[in-house]
Formats: sequence, C-alpha cells, structure tokens
Amino acid sequence: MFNLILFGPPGSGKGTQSEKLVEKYELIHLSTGNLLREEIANRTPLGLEAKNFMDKGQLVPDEVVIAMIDSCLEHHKQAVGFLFDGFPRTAAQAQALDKLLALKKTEIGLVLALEVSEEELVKRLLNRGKTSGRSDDTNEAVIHQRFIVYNNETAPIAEHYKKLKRFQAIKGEGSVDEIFNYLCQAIDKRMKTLASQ
Ligand code: B4P
Repeated sequence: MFNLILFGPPGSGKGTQSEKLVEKYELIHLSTGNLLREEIANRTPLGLEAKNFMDKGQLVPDEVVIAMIDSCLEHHKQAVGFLFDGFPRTAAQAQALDKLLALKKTEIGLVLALEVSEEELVKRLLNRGKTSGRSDDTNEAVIHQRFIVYNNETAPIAEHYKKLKRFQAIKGEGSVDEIFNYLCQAIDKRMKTLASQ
C-alpha cells in the first residue's frame, strides 16, 4: 500500500493535482474539504456545523474530520493506497492518522508540500471564488484568516514528517502540468526506494 499526503496552504493546488495523481496512481482520493462541502450541499447536521467554521476561515473540529476519515478508510479496505488532500491539518489529526494507518498495518509513504507565494495564493482563491460560489473564497479577510490558521496550526506538523524523512517540498508555481511532473518524479523515486527495501 502506498499512502501520500498532499500538503500546502489554501489554494496551493492540492485539489487540482490530486485529481490527476489519483488517476495515474489509482489511489483513493480523500479530500476533507470535498467531503465537508458534500455534507453542506446535502444539508446534513454535520454539514451545517461545518459551514459555520468554514465560512469564517476556521478549521472544522478535529473529532468531526477524524471520524470522516476513519469511516472512509473502512469503506475502502481493498485500496492500493490513499491520497490525503487537505488532511491532516492539525497535530491531533496527524496523530490520529498515524494510529488509523497503523491499525491497518500501513503508514504514510510520502508527504509532498506545494510551495506557493501568498500573493499568488490570494490571486488564485479570489479567482476561484468568482465561479465556485465558495463563500470562503470571495472575502479577502476570510482568505487571510485561512492563512493565519494554516501558519499556526497546519504548517508546524511538517516537522513530524521531516523527522521521519518522508517530507519533500515541491515548487507549486508554474503550469498545472509542470507541477504534476515534479510531483510524479518525487513519487516514482519514493516508490522505487520502498520497492527495493
Ligand atoms: P480545502 O477544500 O482543503 O481547499 P483549499 O485549501 O482551499 O484548496 P486547494 O489547495 O485544494 O486548492 P485548489 O487545487 O482547489 O479546504 C477548505 C476548507 O475546508 C478549510 O478552510 C477548512 O475550513 C475546511 N477543512 C478542510 N479539511 C479540513 C481538515 N482536515 N480539518 C479541519 N477543517 C478542514 O486550487 C485553488 C485554485 O487555484 C483553483 O481555482 C485552481 O484552478 C487554481 N490553480 C491550481 N493550480 C494552479 C496553477 N498551477 N496555476 C494557476 N492556478 C492554479
């Protein structure tokens, strides 16, 4: 099993690249952002709770997202691997993920972190907001709040994966295909190393 985390600030291209990566490597795509937006669209109690946080640029409580991931892992017992997109976003989520994967006798194989300047991120998110109707993409104050939360709560968990030597930064600016190529090169190299162990 090969499990990959796509890491990076809001708007860095995690969702965009994940779609291409899951197709190429036949991984199951687990995007907590997409799962939460589905709950909101279906007007479930979980979705209504999550919307309050997402609209303000805050993270949805850990227990909610961890339960969602747990249930998705259970639903895909035969998967050749998972691509975690936008998860984990806090230290508690990273710890929970390690535990859930250990129960399945697997672990994270690689964390790829997309690096994009804040100026470019704001541009991309405001641009997406024009067509997506996503309330968290249309207000610049909310976008900045998301960066603050990312820097305080999400960025520090990179250290955990750096210590395990599973972390690699990838240039996230350029064309979608260029970035996809950088990601594939890193994945192929890691898969080769794992296969030879
Ligand atoms: P997410 O849905 O995870 O999304 P994101 O961080 O906003 O964007 P992503 O990096 O996927 O960017 P994308 O490819 O779409 O999170 C939304 C919210 O959900 C969070 O703020 C939080 O409230 C909640 N949430 C999610 N997971 C959570 C968790 N684990 N715990 C708690 N709360 C959680 O790209 C953005 C734009 O850039 C697109 O328009 C795209 O077309 C464009 N783009 C992509 N690549 C480009 C390129 N190379 N050049 C130019 N434009 C590009």
